[in-house]
Amino acid sequence: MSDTTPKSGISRRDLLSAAASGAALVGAAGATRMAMVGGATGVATLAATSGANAATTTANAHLAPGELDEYYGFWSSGQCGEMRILGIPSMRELMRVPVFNRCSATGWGQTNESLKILTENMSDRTRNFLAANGKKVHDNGDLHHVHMSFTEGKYDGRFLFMNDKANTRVARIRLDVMKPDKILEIPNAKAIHGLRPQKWPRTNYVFANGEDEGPMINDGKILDDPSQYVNFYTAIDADEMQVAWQVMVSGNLDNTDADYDGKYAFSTSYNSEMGMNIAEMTASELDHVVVFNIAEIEKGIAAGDFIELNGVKVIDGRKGQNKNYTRYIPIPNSPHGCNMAPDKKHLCISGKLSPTVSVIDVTKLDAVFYDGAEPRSVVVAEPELGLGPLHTAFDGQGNAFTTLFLDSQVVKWNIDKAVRAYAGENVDPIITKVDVHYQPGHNSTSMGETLEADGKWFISMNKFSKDRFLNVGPLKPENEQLFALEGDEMILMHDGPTFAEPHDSIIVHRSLINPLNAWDRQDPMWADTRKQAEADGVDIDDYADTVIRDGNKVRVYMTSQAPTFSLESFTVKEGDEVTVIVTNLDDIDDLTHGFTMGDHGVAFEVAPQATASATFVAAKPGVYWYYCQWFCHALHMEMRGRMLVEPRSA
Ligand code: CUK
Ligand code: CUA
Repeated sequence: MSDTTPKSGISRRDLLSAAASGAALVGAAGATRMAMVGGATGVATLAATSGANAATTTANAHLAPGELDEYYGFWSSGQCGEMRILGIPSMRELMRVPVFNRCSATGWGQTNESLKILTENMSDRTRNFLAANGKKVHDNGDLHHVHMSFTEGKYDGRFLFMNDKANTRVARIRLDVMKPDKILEIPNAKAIHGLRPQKWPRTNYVFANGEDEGPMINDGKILDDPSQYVNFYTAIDADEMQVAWQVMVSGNLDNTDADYDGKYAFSTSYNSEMGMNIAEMTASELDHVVVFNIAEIEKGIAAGDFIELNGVKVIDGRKGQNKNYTRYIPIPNSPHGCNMAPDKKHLCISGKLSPTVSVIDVTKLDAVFYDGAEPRSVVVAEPELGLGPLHTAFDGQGNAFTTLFLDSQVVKWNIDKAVRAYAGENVDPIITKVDVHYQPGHNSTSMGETLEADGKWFISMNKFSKDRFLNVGPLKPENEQLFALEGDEMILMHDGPTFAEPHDSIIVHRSLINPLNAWDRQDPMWADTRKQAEADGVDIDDYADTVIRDGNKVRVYMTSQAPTFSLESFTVKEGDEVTVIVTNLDDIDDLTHGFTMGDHGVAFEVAPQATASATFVAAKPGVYWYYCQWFCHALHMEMRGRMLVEPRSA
C-alpha cells in the first residue's frame, strides 16, 4: 500500500515502522486517536485514509450496521472463567458463554442441567471440599486457552476445548449450541494451563499441561519437600472426555502444542529448577521444552509400564528415565509460548526472559529419540527478536509474528531467513516491528494455527491499556488490537477494550461454524430431566402445567410461550424442595424466555425449544412472583406468576 501521509505529517510507514522514534510514537498514538474521532468509526476512517492502493483486507474491514463478520473470534476470558465470541474484523463482542464461572443471566452453575455437567466429572475430594464450604460447584475459573477440534490439520467445527487454571479443569463446548457439554476435573495435575488439541490425524487427544508441581500423592503426608514434587502432562480422550493417560515430568509445564504428523506433542517449562520462589525459578539460563512421543507412550501404556494414580494410568517420563516417552530440549530462558507453524515443520518456542525464539525442526526429532542425536540438534534457528517474546502466530506464507511483552511490540519475521541466518548466512529475518498498546501476551492470526492459515488478520492481545481509553478507575480494561496484514505491513485497524483478562484467541472462518437457531428437543442437555418427567407421566415436548408432589419434593412442570407461562400460580409448603422445569415451546429465532423466582436467587435462560430446571428449598412462607427475565414480547412484563408458600405450622 502507499505511504499516504496523514494530517499529522507523519507517514503511515513511520507510524508503523520499528524505527519510529519516541516522538513519532507519541505522534502515532495521537494521530490514531484523531483519526478515530474524525469519522463514524475508527475502522472506517483508517480504511478511508489508507490510500488508493489499499488492498482488499483494509477495504473490507468496515462493516456497516447489519453486515456480518467474515470470521468468528473465540476468546478466553481468564479469571472471568467464561468464553467469549467476537466478530472479526468488527471486533464486536457477540456472546459470552459461561463455562467455569456462574452466570446470573443463563443460570449456568445453578440449573440442574448445568450442575450435572459441572459436577459429573468431579472428584469426591473436591465434592466433599465444596460441601464443607456449603457449595456444589466452584464459583470461579481461570480460562486461558480456547482451541477447536481438528481433522487433518484443519478446524472441523465440532468442538472447542479450554482449560481452567484455577481449579484444574478442562471443558468442551459444542459448537452447534455454543454451550459446554463436558467439564472434567483432571486428577493428579495441578493448575491446568497450556491446552491444545491433537491436529493429526484428528483430535483424538486434547493435551493439557499441569503448571504447578506437587507431591505425587497429595494427601498431606509430604508437604514442604520440593525434592519429591512432580508434574503431570495429561492426554484427554477428546471424544469421551476422560483422561486417557498422564506422563510424569520434571519441571513445571507452561504452554503446549502438537505437530501436524500426529507423532509429537510439546510443552514449554519455565521452572526446570523446580524452584519454589522467583530467585530459584529463574536461576538457570536454560530451561527446556519437553517432547512427548505419542506412539511410544501408547505402547508403554499397552505394555503395562505405568502406575495407576487416582484411576489414571501414569507413565514416568521424568528426566533421566532414558525411555522413549520424552526428551528434554534445553531452551533459553523460562520459555513460554509454544506454537507449531503451518509449514508442518517448525515449532516456535518464545524465550520470555531470553530475547530469542528457538525454532525446532520437528522432522529432526526422530533422530533424538532413536539415533541418540543431541537434543539441541533439533534447534535450527534462534533469532534475536526483542525483549520478552511470549507467543508466536503465523500467516501461512512462511512468516511468524511474535509478541514482545517488554518492548510493547509485535515483530514480524521470516522463518526461513531465521534458519539461514542461524546456519551462518548474512540475512536479517526481521521484516517489521509495530508498536502495540501495551505489553502484549498472546497473538493470533486468522486460521493461523491450522493448515488453512490465510494471513489476513492479526490480533495482539495486550495486557495493559493505560491511556488508550477513558479512565474507568484504577482497574483498567485490557486492549486487543486488530491489524490488517497487507504485504509486509501490519495496519492497525481497531483498539478493542476487554474485561479481565483474555489470554488467547483463535480466529475462525465463518464457513466452518453453523450453530442452531433453536434447540433440538431430543438434545442430551436435559436427558435426565426428560427421564424424570417420563417417570412423572409428563410430556415435556407438549404443553405442560403439572405439579407433582413426591414427599417433600415438588416438581413444577410448566411451558413458556410468549407472553405466558402455562402456570399462573402454584402452591407449595414451607420447607419443600421445589424443582421448576420450564420448556420453551416457542421455536422462533431469538425468542428466548427466562425464569426468575423473585427473592430466591433463582434465575435461568430457556432458549427456543429448550428445557431447563432449577431446584431450591421454599423456606420462606408467603407470596413470591416469578417472571420471565428475557424481554420476549410486548407483554413481557406481564409474563409472570405466583408461587404461594404455605406455612408448615399454620
Ligand atoms: S499464557 Cu496468558 S499470555 Cu496462560 Cu497462554 Cu501467555
Ligand atoms: Cu418471556 Cu419475557
